Amino acid sequence: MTLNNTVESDAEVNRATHSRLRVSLANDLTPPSAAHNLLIAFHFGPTPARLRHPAVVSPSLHAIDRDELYETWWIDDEVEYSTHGSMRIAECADYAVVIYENDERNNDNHESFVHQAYAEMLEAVAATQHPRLVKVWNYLGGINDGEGDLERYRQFSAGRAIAFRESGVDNEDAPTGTGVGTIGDRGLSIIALCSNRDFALAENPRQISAFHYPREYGPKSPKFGRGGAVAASDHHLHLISGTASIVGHKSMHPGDTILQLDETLRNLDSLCDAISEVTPEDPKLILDDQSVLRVYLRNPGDYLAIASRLKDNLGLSADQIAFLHGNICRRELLVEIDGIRVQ
Ligand code: 3EB
Repeated sequence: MTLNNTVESDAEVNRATHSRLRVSLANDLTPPSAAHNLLIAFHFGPTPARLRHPAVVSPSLHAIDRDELYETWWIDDEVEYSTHGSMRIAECADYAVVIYENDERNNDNHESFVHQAYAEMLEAVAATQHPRLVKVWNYLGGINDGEGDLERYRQFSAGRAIAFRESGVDNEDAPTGTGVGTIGDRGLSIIALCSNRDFALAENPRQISAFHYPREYGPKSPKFGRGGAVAASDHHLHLISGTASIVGHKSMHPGDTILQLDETLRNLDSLCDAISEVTPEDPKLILDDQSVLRVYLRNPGDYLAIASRLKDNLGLSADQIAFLHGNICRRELLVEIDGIRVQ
């Protein structure tokens, strides 16, 4: 092997480390270099974020194994911060993030409240150079409050579906998603990542597409795609939607967190294969040391058992997984995992 080849293959192996986008879990907001700017930081913890910055969002989710945690997205590029109505925007060459944060309790008509918030979010996205929604994290208080079609998650799904339809966002344009309940009954945070780069979407063959869930789960189906990949200028960003113990459209193993985790891991495996099929130019997607995951647990007491089983199965280190106390959109579900990988 010539020296040249060695250098090239090292560069390939270290592509993520050297890519302009760095996603990691941290205790603070220290940039990896002076050239890095904050695209988005998710703050997890019971108290408001100590560090104020237009790209910091605090969705009222608590880290289970520590007091405070940031998931930081640093990019080696100029980032412009602006506002559009009640939305905050951080925008760079490859991406924009639109942040909506509201800490009220919206009792009376959650569907129309969410419809309005989503319509404003989509307007803000349209005001950026980045028309394609690639991921939306939705964190809502009181997610399982209310019965039947009045359950807040179902009302949320309906409001989102109406806003998407009005803006011409069809099922094949749906972003990857996360829909998780925060502790307490207040608040709605919507964090939308959009891009002007090529985006490939993938569905999970083990699961019915969420936008095709049958009527029993609510009057309007949840509009999100299962996974995808953004081909940015010097890296690829793989996005995994919140994934739970659902096969077909049915919740599996009600009441058993460990069996639900195992089913979730099978879903993640098959989703990663499906994403690999739509990104044939990339190495096969696996959740390795370039990934950052969020594990949402309905019962924080499950943490030790879940953390050790995850460690055995995925071999990720503790600084790649945020364990968060959150409620899942179906009452019988106890664990959900979402995440990203930068390559
Ligand atoms: C599921 O597969 C679990 O409503 O945006 C996962 C990811 C879930 C996103 C959303 C909901 C959402 O149906 C719940």
